[in-house]
Amino acid sequence: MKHAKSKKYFKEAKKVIPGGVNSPVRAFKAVGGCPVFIDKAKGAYIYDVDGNKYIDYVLSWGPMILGHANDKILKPVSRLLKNGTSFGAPTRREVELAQLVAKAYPSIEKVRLTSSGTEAAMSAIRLARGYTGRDKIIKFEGCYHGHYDSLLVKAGSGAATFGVPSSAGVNASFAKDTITLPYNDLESVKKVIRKEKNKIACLILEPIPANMGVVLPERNYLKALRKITEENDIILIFDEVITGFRVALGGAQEIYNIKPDLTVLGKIIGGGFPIGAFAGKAKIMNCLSPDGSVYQAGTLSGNPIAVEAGINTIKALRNKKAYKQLDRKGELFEDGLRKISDRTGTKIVINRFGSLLTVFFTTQGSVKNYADAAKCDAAKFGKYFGGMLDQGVYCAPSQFEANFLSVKHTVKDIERTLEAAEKVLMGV
Ligand code: KE4
Repeated sequence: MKHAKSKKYFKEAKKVIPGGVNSPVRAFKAVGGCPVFIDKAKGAYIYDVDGNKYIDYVLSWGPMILGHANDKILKPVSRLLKNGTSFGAPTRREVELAQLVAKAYPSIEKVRLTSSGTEAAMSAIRLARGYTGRDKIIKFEGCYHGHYDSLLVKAGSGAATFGVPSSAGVNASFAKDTITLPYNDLESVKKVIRKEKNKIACLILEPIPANMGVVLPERNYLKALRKITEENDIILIFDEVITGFRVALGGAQEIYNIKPDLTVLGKIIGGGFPIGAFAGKAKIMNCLSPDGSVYQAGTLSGNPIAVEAGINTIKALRNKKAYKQLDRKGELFEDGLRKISDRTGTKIVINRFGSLLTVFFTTQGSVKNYADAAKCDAAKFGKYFGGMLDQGVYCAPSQFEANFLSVKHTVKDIERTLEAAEKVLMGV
């Protein structure tokens, strides 16, 4: 494949945009080489500026579950554009989107819209702190909730007692109130709560993490977290920015039949436009300004265009067949990769939940937390990614990310992807 124009644009981009990208993972640093610049997309396919076509498994990191440029979104959005794009005032459709979300999530009574998942997660933490009057938060290694200072924190040298910044610019006084624990390790949570009990405002996690690659919760882990947080008046926050409307209409909380106190959403509920949401019990949400004392705001929060795209995306997903189809395609992909791994003798671990899947290049038999994921062979992953790209398959450009399927990926697309994987894995 030729990438002359992408190379040219990337060179230009780096002169005027930090790292040449507006979000770090897009720079291909984890896999090497030059990022491809995308020209257009339709259905399951993206086309780069050099005219190369790819089967897309990034789908804008999850939002494009209906495939790119789906008329079910484009038509209503195009009609709406001529009525204006942003008013900074309430609109009817924002209420409809909030009602659709609350209907799909029994744990949700009220919704506040934002313009990104980061804003939503950040606001949920502030709300939990304001509601409980407590300062500390628990998060998990490998779970990502956006780039809010309190959440860019890794386990401190005191491990479970205080956090240290995982990014420059996050000051230590900020990080100290964040306790970072290993995912899938209930004992570590019990120990910290015993020690810090009345100081912990909330526990936030991705119920099915996808930011260390996909990792599955161990049996009863989520139920146990719900129990221990309830017993200690700790706000349980499910960050379902990826899993919301992805693994089921009602997200992971529908699958595991758990009611968190707050839920963070994003991606799919904007149908490809900038959006985020935090939502939950009315008694907590009512603490938000203007009625409550916890301030939160946003110029484009509830933007009519993003809301229109979100409403039409959710309505299209209310057809139960959609998730059955997505899961079947995910299974086809996973089974095919397992067979190839056996045939080529390439040691990989595949973690999948529905249409979310990660191929880990590791010789250990499983990946159950960040420490496992961090042991993967990054060089092998980079070779796999580059080989698949050359074969016209656009995978997530990092071992620590998920691949996504859309309703527009056909069985033929998956067969083509598996043919490419067979060729590439031979050489990895
Ligand atoms: P945004 O601020 O990027 O809209 O959402 C932050 C966020 C919050 N919670 C979860 C579970 C998330 O996965 C994200 C963002 N996801 C990444 C991909 N893993 C976005 C891609 C990027 O950063 O460019």
